[in-house]
Amino acid sequence: MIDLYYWPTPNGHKIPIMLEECGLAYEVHPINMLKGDQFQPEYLKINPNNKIPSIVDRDGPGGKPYAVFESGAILMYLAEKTGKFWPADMAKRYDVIQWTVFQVASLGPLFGQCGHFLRYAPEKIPYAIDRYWSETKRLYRVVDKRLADQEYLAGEYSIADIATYPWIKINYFHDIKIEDYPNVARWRDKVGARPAVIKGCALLEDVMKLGNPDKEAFDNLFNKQKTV
Ligand SMILES: N[C@@H](CCC(=O)N[C@@H](CS)C(=O)NCC(=O)O)C(=O)O
Repeated sequence: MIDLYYWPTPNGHKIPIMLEECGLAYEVHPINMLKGDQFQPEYLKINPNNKIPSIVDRDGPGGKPYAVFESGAILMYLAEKTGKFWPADMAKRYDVIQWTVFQVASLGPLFGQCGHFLRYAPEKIPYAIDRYWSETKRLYRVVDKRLADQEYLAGEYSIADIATYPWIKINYFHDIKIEDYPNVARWRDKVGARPAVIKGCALLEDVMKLGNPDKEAFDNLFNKQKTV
């Protein structure tokens, strides 16, 4: 059994998608980041970085409970645990790892800042918007080029697609027209039609709408972390 510490955001969605793809049993523990649950001392023992998602595998290595934070590490852990989306061939495995790390190290953080300065920043700062929006479009071009001759990011469907899809699903949030990136659009339709992806993205989706957070939520998301 996997304990899933979760809130329905792009980084959050990745993990129920993977759990569904692997057919693993899981129990959901909502971490309401709009209310500041991510800062609770009990949660910080699982995720010292005060973010979602995290998991605890009750049956971890050596038969003991094992906690994992960072979405990329969780995807790799579950892939290695189940042997799914984790090719035995080293070159193929590193294709998966490279495109997964590309998502967690580049695409996610840059799209995140793009969304922040476009939607959440109390003042509109043209330099910041231009910087992150142009990086977001450059990253779309990188992905589009890759998908011009590969069906999926690492060749076959993998954790790299699972990591990337929830961020591309919300293209509207980053003012991106998906039709400008035809290979990404084709890939997005295909990945988005998978039953595990539909189910993973729907988990608790009703509790969080991408929009303007109220004052309490804004403070929990963007101010409280200045003091921890
Ligand atoms: N690198 C981390 C990023 C996680 C992350 O940024 N999570 C956001 C939600 S998408 C969060 O928990 N934000 C709450 C906060 O920053 O207080 C990962 O991939 O797991």
